[in-house]
Formats: sequence, C-alpha cells, structure tokens
Amino acid sequence: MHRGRFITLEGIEGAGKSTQIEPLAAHLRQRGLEVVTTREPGGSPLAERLRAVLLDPEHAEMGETAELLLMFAARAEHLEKTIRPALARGAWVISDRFTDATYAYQGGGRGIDLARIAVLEDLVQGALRPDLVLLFDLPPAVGLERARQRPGRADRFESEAERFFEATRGVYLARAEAAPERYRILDATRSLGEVSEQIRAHVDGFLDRFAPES
Ligand code: T5A
Repeated sequence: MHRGRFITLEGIEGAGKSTQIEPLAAHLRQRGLEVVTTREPGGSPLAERLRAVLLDPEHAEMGETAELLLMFAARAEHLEKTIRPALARGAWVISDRFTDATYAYQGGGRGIDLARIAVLEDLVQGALRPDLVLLFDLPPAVGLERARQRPGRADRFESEAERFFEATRGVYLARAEAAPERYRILDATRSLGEVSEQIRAHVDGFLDRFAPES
C-alpha cells in the first residue's frame, strides 16, 4: 500500500479555497483516487471544538501564545484522528489550510518569530509536510470584500485590519517563492471557472509526477 498524497489550500480570507475544495476532490476521484477533504482549524471532533474557541469574537483578547498553541493542539488531533490514518490507507487528503496558515497568520499577522513556529511544526508533525500547496493569492481588499458580503458576523480573524492581511499574504508568498517545487501560486482574483482551471492544470501536473504507483 502506498501512502496517499497530502494537498493543502492556502490563502487569506475570501480567497476562494472553500469554494474550490469539493470540485478539486471530484476531479481527483474521477482519476480513481480515494479523497478525504478536511479543514483547519478543525477536521476532527476535538479540533472542531478548538476551532469554535479560536474563531469566537468573544475571545478578542486571546493572547498570541495561547492562539498559537491552540492552533497546534487542534492540528495534533487532526493529524492523529484524520490525516495520518487516511494517508496510511492510501487516500489523498485535501485540507482547507494547514501549517502554512500558522506561519502566515501567527507569524506574519501577529508577528511571532517564525523559528518558534518551526519548533512546534517539528514537534507536532515530525517529518510530515504537504506534498503540494496551492496558494490562492489575491489582494486583501478583494478577499475581505468577498468575505464581508457573506451573511453572518465576522469571526475573530476577519475582524483584523487590512494591514494584518498584507503581512499574512507576504509570508505566504515568501514561503511559496522559497520552495517552488512544493508550492503553486494561483491568481485568485480571476473568475471561479478560471481559478478551477488553474487548479486542475497544477494538480494534473502533480499527478503526472506523483501518481500512486511512483
Ligand atoms: N488560521 C487558521 C490561523 O490563524 N492559523 C492557522 O494555523 C489556521 C489553520 C479560519 C481562520 O483561522 C485562521 C485563518 C482564518 O481566519 P475560516 O472561516 O476557515 O477561518 O477562514 P477561511 O479559510 O479564510 O474561509 P473563507 O471562507 O473566508 O475563505 P475561503 O474559503 O478562501 O473563501 P470562500 O471559498 O468561502 O469564498 C468567499 C466568498 O467569495 C466567493 C464565494 O462564493 C464566497 O462568497 N468567491 C468568489 N467570488 C468571485 N470570484 C471568485 N473566484 C470567487 N471564489 C470565491
């Protein structure tokens, strides 16, 4: 049995990740793959409870260290209960966000030292890293406008100022540019159909390199 592959979707608020995850999963299923879709924070029962705490605007005063540790606590659960078992049985896992979001939001947005995040990444994940990261890139003003058009109250992160997301976007782009073999940058300002096409082109190229038999 071959280990499945791990694909993550990343980007700032309103970039279009949640919209594209199921069409991407369907595309992979058509190729005969078992696919598990999931999200962070969340993706397991306890991690979903931690998600509710992390996003709740009632916790506006949450400290940066607590936020960082809760993200990794949720991730540890998500890995143990959902991601590792799926990969071990040969399924492909697509996650709406993973550790790049911690570098971008807690590192870029909050200003936590990236080296400290790397220590927690090693502790919680061991050697596991995504095989492919699709970065949905767009200016924060565009993403925030899309996010704000949705009904419902803004969550704790959506309430941040635009400069928070400029810093977040900057870390995402720097990470993608530093490791082009694992990251693909999409122009997320394009129409839904055009973004889908970009995703398919990148994922089909990845499939050709990393088919299950390889
Ligand atoms: N977080 C998470 C951290 O701080 N650290 C971490 O380690 C992790 C894992 C999660 C929050 O947690 C933070 C980051 C987040 O703030 P969330 O609700 O899951 O909260 O946040 P998002 O993943 O950002 O969810 P969003 O829904 O805001 O963004 P999406 O999923 O990228 O956007 P989506 O698909 O919902 O689209 C938003 C709107 O735009 C439209 C959609 O129809 C929708 O209305 N849209 C488009 N419109 C025009 N053109 C397109 N191409 C469009 N694509 C989508």
